[in-house]
Amino acid sequence: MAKPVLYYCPRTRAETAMWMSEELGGVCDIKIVNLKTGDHKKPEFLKINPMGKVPALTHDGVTVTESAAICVYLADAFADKGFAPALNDPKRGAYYRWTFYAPSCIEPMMLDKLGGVKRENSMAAGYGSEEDVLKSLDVALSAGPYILGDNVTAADIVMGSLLNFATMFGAIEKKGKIADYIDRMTARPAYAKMQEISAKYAADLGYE
Ligand SMILES: N[C@@H](CCC(=O)N[C@@H](CS)C(=O)NCC(=O)O)C(=O)O
Repeated sequence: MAKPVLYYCPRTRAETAMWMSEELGGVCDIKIVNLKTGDHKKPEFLKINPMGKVPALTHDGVTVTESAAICVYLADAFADKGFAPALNDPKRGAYYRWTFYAPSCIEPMMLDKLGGVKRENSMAAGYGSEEDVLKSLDVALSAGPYILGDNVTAADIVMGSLLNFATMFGAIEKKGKIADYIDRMTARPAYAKMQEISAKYAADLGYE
């Protein structure tokens, strides 16, 4: 099998996909898409992701965009590494649920909060309200130590990465279960490896 190619820029959501790749043993080749020089809006990259955003992944003729989708794709492509429950495992439900809850509900809530956007109609807002999100998050983190219980999966990389950002920027308070979970996830060697690689690219490209 050819190696997947991860289209990446340091200090972006591409770090979540790189973290996933490192959990699996550094399975991706990295292709830099430098946002500072506008690589992401050039025709060559727009053919891969018409959004003109990183990350993106290509692999054996398949293109995947969206960081959560890339994490899920990689976990399935390297299923022997155990980062996704089997297709017939009932845990697959919770796996999908919380993997997509992060970008579908937590992230929009976070962006609204940081941008000072007030939703008048919580019935129409996909995430409901901040209170709803925090209550659901409490459920997601209640099995512990990971979302599906004892085994870390791609759902944790997506959730861990987003919660780390959300607390760093003050959108969610880092306390209790959330704090324990973030500390557990960011203590993982693959997170440290991703940080090391990203720091190097960031320095080389002048992102610090
Ligand atoms: N929903 C996408 C968001 C990707 C995204 O917004 N990437 C930002 C960097 S963090 C980007 O490429 N921005 C460049 C631009 O929009 O011009 C994902 O999760 O992958």
